[in-house]
Amino acid sequence: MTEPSCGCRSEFEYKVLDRIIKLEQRQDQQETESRSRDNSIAGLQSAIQTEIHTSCKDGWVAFDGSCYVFGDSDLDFVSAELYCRQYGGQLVHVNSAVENAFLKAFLLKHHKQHSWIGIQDTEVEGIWKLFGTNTLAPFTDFRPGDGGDHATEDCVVFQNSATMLWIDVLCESRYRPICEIPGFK
Ligand SMILES: [Ca+2]
Ligand SMILES: [Ca+2]
Repeated sequence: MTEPSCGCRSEFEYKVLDRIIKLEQRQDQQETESRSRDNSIAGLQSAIQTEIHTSCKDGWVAFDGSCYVFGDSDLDFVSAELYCRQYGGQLVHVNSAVENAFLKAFLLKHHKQHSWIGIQDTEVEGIWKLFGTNTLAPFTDFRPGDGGDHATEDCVVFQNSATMLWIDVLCESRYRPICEIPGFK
C-alpha cells in the first residue's frame, strides 16, 4: 500500500488500521487451526513417545508398549498362532485405532501380504473375540460387507490392498502371521 500525497491522510490511516486488524484476525484463525492440529496428533505423539521408551529383542519392531514380528511364511490360523507362541507371543491383538494405524502403515511399507489378526467369531457369527479368550475384540476395522454373518469365515486378516482393511476368511487359509508380545521399558 503506497501512502498517497493528497490531503486524505486520515483515510489512508484507516486503511492501514483495517489491514492490521485483518492480519491479526488471520493470525488468530491460524493459531486456532494449529491448536486443533496439535490436539489431533497428540495421541500419535504420545504413542511415538512410548515407542521410543519401548525396548524389544533384536528382530522385533517396537510400538506403544508392544513388540511385533511380521512372519514371512504362509501358515493357517492355528499354525500362525503356534508360530507366535514359540516366541512367547500371540497373533496380534489390535487394541486401538492407533495400534491399527501403525500396523497398516508398517504392512503397506514393508510387508505387502494378507496378515493374520488374533480374533475369531467361532461361537456367534459377527461377534469377534480375542483368540483363546472370552474377551470381545476391543477394536475392528472391517472392509464394508465383511465381519458379519459368514459362517465359514471365522478368522481375519489385514487385506493386502491400499487401505489394508480387515476381511474375514477361512481359518484354513494360509497367510502371514503378525506376532505381538509386551515390550519392556
Ligand atoms: Ca496389541
Ligand atoms: Ca464368521
